[in-house]
Amino acid sequence: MPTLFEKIIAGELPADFVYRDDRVVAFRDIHPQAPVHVLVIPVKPIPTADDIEDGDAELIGRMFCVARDIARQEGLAEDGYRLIINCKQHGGQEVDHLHLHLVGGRPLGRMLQPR
Ligand code: DGP
Repeated sequence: MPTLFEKIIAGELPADFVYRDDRVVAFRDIHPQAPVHVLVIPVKPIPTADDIEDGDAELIGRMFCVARDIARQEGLAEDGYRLIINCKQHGGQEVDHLHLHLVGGRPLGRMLQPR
């Protein structure tokens, strides 16, 4: 069963793309948590961070380079931003296709709230 993100990559569902090549795509999150909220995604369907293989190291590095470039394009580089990967249930992962959240455009505060 293809995930939502596989359907977006295949063009079966619409998305607001900000970057696309044969290995990595990026599009705006449907529920933005800040003025800029982009998801950077490998075309290869890696379900979670726990499924990353040693051979994926270059691909994962490429995702971060794409996120850096988008952050610059979106005017976030000077003030900064947050990159997040949620993993499985305790990490709050909803879509089982690895994705790097690029979030910025306002002060984001502390990442974890005290319990
Ligand atoms: P996570 O909780 O880390 O798995 O984040 C999933 C994100 O995906 C969440 O911020 C909302 C976003 N999202 C879910 N469905 C869609 C969709 O159909 N289109 C877009 N653009 N984003 C989606």
